[in-house]
Amino acid sequence: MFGLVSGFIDWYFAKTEVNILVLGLDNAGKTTFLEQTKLLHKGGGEGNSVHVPLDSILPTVGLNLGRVQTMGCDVTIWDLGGQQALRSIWDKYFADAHCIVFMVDSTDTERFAEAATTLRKVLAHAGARGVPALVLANKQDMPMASALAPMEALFEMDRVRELGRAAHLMPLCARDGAGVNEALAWALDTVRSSSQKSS
Ligand code: G3D
Ligand code: MG
Repeated sequence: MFGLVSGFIDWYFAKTEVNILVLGLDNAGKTTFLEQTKLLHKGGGEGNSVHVPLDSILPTVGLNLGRVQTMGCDVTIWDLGGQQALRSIWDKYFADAHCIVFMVDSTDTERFAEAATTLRKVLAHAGARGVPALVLANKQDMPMASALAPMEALFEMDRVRELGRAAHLMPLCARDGAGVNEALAWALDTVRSSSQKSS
């Protein structure tokens, strides 16, 4: 009897585990997003690296990992290096990803085409099939940041949705944290509702 009751209690309070994979070109703001998330959800989780001050983030070689507990979920965030040479390892992480966040530097219009091609390749990969995709238009604090409408068009968000994937584009300022919680909320709500549909 006790086993049954404690099993029910464990089940009732169990947190949904969600893995978020953060991809995008180098310098887009992926590591800043990770560190800002850890900062906003202080305490984080086991395995968190020490918080890095936002003004001392170095280019990522390999990956950074963060764990936070928020909105009833245990969230693990994988921040992978974005340089061309490091993109070849991204697909190793697709199988465990519940949501792909694709970070874009909204001020770097010269690299929009490269970013759009990179996103298209990620979403076309068999291992990423059906995984919700959240494109974050980062650095919206900068006066030269692109508006969202042209980015929606360039990143073909309608087409991505038409192909049957949950997908969304949201504004972000990772440096001051504006939009971080909204992004997490979209990712976690979408993962939760898609896992309810499939169960
Ligand atoms: P990456 O991990 O995608 O390679 P980083 O990118 O997180 O290392 O960030 C690259 C640079 O962009 C950093 O500047 C960082 O401070 C800046 N950045 C990240 N997010 C924002 C933002 O929302 N607004 C602005 N204005 N800058 C941002 P440095 O100067 O350290 O290279
Ligand atoms: Mg980085």
